[in-house]
Amino acid sequence: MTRANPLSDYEETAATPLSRRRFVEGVAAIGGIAALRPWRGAIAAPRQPVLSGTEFQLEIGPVPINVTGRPMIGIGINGLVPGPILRWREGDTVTLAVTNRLSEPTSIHWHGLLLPNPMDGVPGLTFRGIAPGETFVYRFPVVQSGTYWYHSHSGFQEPKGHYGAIVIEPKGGYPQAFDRDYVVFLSDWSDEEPETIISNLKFQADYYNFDQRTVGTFFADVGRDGLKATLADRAMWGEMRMSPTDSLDVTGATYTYLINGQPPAANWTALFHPGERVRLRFVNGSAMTIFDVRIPDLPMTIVQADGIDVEPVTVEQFRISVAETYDFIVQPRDDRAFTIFVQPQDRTGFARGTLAPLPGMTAPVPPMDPRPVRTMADMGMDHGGPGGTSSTGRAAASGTDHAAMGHAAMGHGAAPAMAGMVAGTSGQQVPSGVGVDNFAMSPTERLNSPGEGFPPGRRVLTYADLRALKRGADPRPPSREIILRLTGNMERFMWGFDGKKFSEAAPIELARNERVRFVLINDTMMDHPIHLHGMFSELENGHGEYRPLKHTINVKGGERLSFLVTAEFPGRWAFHCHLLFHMEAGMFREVRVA
Ligand SMILES: [Cu+2]
Repeated sequence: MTRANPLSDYEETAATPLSRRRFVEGVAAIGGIAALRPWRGAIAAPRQPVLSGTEFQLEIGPVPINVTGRPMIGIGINGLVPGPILRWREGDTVTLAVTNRLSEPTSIHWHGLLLPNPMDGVPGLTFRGIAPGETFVYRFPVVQSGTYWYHSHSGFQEPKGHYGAIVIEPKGGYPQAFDRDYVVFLSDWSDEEPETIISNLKFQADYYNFDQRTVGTFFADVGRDGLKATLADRAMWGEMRMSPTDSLDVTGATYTYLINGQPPAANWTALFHPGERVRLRFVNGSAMTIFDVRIPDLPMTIVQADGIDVEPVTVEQFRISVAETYDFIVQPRDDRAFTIFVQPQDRTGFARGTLAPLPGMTAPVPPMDPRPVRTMADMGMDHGGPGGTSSTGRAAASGTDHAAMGHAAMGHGAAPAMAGMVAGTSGQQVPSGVGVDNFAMSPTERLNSPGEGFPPGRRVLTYADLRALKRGADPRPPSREIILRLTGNMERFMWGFDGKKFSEAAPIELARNERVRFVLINDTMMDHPIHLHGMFSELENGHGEYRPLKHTINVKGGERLSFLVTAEFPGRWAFHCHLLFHMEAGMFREVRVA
């Protein structure tokens, strides 16, 4: 069918019931946005909407968006979802006048950038926010280079489309040559309001897991799509039975996964001439989704992590946690298309794009990888003994194995509301209270593991692979250690540090220029991407002074890891889990540098 006017999709699809396939794969074109992205003849500069220079005007406002066939209103920047790519040059000073056309306050946070505290864009911490109708002028020097991103730090605006990429050209040129580059911006879209999603999670933590929902929707889909289509869908979705221990709180039950704002059916495509070196700038701008990315038949060489150049390492697949950015160079030599295949960690859907020599070319969509199965080691409960007990963590946490499980002493049911620390069975101090339903008995560093859910034999990027090209700027050893436990009560959808929500906790105080080590111990069964604003987190991953500088560090379930920080810039900095609903539920601290 020809669709001359993308807006006609609205009329056509509004009355159509939403099939599961339509929902997972989305619709072929997003009204209003697709129109901005036509191919015009031969390969030219990237067709992605880019703003470059030093002066910018950005308008944040409502924008029509249609991912699944239902016309919705999202939040766009200059009418776009994602917002325009901002291309800056290291060493410039940029001025961004941001006007709020919404009916509620908004903000832009420049994720991963080192800048003066009042420019960081966190309402209530670094500024008042931007009131409806108001224009706020951000102005700051650009002191770094690399791939970053920007997003709202107000309410639940980010998952509605309030995000975009930042590309900063390095002053001294790139260490690795490439012929063209593309931003590959990953996100998760739901037709449900974020407020509805979090209230569903608070009502029932496994609301978006499938075990209760599969049978009913199966027959509903058969009725709509016929048995064959439904079975094909089900095969694609893979193993459907999910337990409360699943890796993600919010799943493909409500999310359609996007590449550069496009659902799988729209198949966002990047062009190349065979033999060219193509730099792909991956940004995970999701609210709640950790992704695994691969391009079958095309090795990917990492050159940058969180905006910082790293020693090139060639892999077949990588996991990108929420808010991380990774740059890879690929060199497709054959005159054929390649699928950019992006699976959420829990395998409940996919995002899909294509690298191709010509528009319209496609490659097969590969089968899903196995769904991650949690092991005792994942839960920080591996005592190193033989047998390798494999168990889902929730089973352990709900009391089947008291010796190993580390069930929080006072953490269940009508436990006292005050969080505190109690001695665990092994004598360690562990958090307790209503905000804690589990703790890691023997948390281990697993930086050389990519996590669960990958077939054996596949070369998957790990944190241990990340080695900075440049030596760290501050050679001082840390003067002290700050140990924080990442805690949660899954039943109540409460998340925090040391069993406390943001509202119950005092700020973490750092002296200006102090060098400290943060130790994070993940007492929960899920991964948490921990983001510290305003300063680099230097991951201690065995590379000595060549520690990678990260802005977001993913801490796997049951894992212990550490990073170093130099508190260079004074101010009130946010420190939080970047899973939006975990942050909202309390996994947030202020780090005060004075
Ligand atoms: Cu989290």
